[in-house]
Amino acid sequence: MSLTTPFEKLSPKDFETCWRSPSNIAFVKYWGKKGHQIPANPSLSMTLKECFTETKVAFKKSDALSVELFLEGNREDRFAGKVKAYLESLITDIPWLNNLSLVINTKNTFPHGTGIASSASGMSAFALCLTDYLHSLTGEEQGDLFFKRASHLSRLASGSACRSVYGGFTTWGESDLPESSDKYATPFSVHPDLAHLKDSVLVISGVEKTVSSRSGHGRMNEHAFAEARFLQAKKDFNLMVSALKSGDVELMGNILENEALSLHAMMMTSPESYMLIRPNTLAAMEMIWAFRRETGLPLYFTLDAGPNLHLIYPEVFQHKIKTFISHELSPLTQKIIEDERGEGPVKC
Ligand code: 2P0
Repeated sequence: MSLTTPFEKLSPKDFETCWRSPSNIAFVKYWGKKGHQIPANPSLSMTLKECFTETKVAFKKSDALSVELFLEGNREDRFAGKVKAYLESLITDIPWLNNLSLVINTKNTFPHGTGIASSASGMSAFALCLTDYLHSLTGEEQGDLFFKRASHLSRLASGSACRSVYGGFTTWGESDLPESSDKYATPFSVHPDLAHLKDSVLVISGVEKTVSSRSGHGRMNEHAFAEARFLQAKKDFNLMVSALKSGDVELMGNILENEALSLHAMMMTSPESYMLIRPNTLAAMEMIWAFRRETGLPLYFTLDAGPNLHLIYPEVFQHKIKTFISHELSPLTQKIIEDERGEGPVKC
C-alpha cells in the first residue's frame, strides 16, 4: 500500500473534521525500533473505551505551513510544534501540505500523567482527521483502506497510536498472523470469554515521567539485552495470540505480567538506567499476587511506561474484584480510572 498515492498530485482545499479516538493498553509491548518508526517486535493491545481524545481540525489553504493548537481551550505551542514537525516529515511525499494552515482544538477525557497513553489517542485522533481530509479530496469512502491509511499515518506520528485506529484487540508488527505489517496495525478477534475485559487503572503517581518513551525506545539501541528482549517479545506475542484465541485467561495473565515486568527491567538495565515504578506500584503488585493465590480469581496487572498499574480482568468477575480494589488497593493510589475494552474511533 502506498501511503501517498493518489494524494501527492492533488491541491489543498478548506475542510473541517472531528474524530474521537481512544487510548490503548499493550498486552505485548513495543519497546525498541528499527529505522523510522518500524517496531523491533510485534505488539498486541486492547483499545480502551472511556479514555479518548476528541480532536477537531480546520484545514485552510495558506502560503506556508502553520499549526495552532488549543488543548481544552488553552493554546499549547509545544504540542502545535510536534504536529507541525510531524506534517513537515510528510512533505517530501505530499508537497502541498506546505500550503496549509491548521487550527486544532483537542481535549482528553482523562487527565495527563495518569498512565493512559495520550500520545496513542491524541496522535491517532489527529491522523484520522488528516486521513479524512485526504479522502475528502478524492471522494474515497471510509472503508478498510481509510483505516489502514489512518493507522499508517498514526504510526509515523507515534508508534502505539497506530493500534488505536481499531476497536477490540489489535496487533502491529510483522508476525505469523495473516496481513500483519510493520507499517500499520490490524484488528484481531479473540475468544468470547476474553472479549469483555475490564481495565481499572490505579493512578499511583500523576507526576510527569522523567524519561520520555521516545528516549526509552532509543536506549534499546545500545542495550545489552536488546536481542534477548526482542526474541522474548516475539515468543510472548505468539503465546498471547494463542491465549486470547483459545480463551486461556491464566496464560494471558501470566504473559501480560511478564511483559510489563520485562519492559520495566529494560528501563532499569538500559545503558543510562532509570526506574519509573514507585514503592506503591510494588506494594500493589504484591497484593494482587496474594489476592490471586487466595481467591483463584483472574486479576492481572500490566504497566505502561510509568508507575501506574492497569488491572485487567474478565467482566464476569468484576463484583468481587472491584470490592478488593476499592477496599485494599485504593489506599495506595491517588485515584482509580475505570475503563474496559472499547469499540474504536468514531467521527464526531
Ligand atoms: C506500547 N509503549 O507498546 C509501549 C509499552 C509504552 C510502553 O509504545 O516513539 O509513544 O512515539 O513511537 O508509541 C510508548 O511509545 O513511542 C509505547 P513513539 P510511543 O504501548
